[in-house]
Amino acid sequence: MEISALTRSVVKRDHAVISPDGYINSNLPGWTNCTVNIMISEAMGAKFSQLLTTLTRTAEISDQTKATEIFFYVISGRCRIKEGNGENVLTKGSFIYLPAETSYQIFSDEEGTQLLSFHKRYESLAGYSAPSVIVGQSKGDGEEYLGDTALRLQVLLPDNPSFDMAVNIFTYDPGGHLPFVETHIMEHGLLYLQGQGVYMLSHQWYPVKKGDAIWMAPYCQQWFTAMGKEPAVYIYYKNVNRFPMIK
Ligand code: UGY
Ligand code: MN
Repeated sequence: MEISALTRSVVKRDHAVISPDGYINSNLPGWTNCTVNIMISEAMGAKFSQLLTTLTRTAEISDQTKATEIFFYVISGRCRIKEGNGENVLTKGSFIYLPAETSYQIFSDEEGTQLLSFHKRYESLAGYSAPSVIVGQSKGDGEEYLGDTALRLQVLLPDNPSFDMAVNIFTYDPGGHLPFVETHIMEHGLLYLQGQGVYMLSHQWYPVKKGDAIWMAPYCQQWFTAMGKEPAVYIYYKNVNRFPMIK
C-alpha cells in the first residue's frame, strides 16, 4: 500500500531532490493549455530555474526571454518553436537555445509533448558578442569521460566564452560512477532521462531514477553511481565561463 505521507523529495539549503509525486502546477502568463512544474527556482536559493512543461495538443506559449536565456529540450513528443529566424520543428532529443531579448512562440504537434527548460539571467562578457539562437539534436552517448569507458558525456552547447551556461547529457553504465567527489563553484540542475542509481549530495545518500530532478548549489559536494540493468542518463545545467565576482 502506498502511504501518501511519504516522498523521496527533499529540499535543503544546498540541494534538492524533486520526485514527480510532489508536483503542483504553476500558471505562467503567456503559457496556455499546458502544465508547468517549476522544479528548481530562485525561490529555493538557486540562481536559475528548471521547468518541466507538458503540452496539450492546443498548447501555445507566446513569450519573450527578456534578460534571461532559455534552453529548451524535448523529452518526448513533437512541437514547433518560432523565433526571429523562422520556425523549427523539434522532436524527442532536439533542443533550442534562445538568447536574451528573444520573442518566441511554441505550438504543440502532439498531445503530452514534454519540454525541459533551463532559464538563466544572461551575464554578458566584454569583448564577446552574445550568443545567437542554436538548434540541435542530441546524438548517441557522447565522448568517454576522463578515461572511463563506463561514462560518456555529450556537450550540447558550443564551448566558447560567449556562453555562460552549459547543458550536457551524462550516461553511466550500470556500476559506473563519478571518479571522485566533486566540490565546485558551479551550480547544477538535472533531470534523469533514464535508469537509476544513488546520488551523494552533501554527504547524504539518495536513491534516484528516471523523472527525478536534482538541484545542487555551488559547493554542494556530489557523487553518483548507476545501478540496475540499463545505463543511467541525466541531462544537466551548469553555469560556466564567468569570474566568481564582479571585477
Ligand atoms: O560537469 C560536472 O560538473 C559534472 N561532472 N557533475 C555532475 O555530474 N554532478
Ligand atoms: Mn558537477
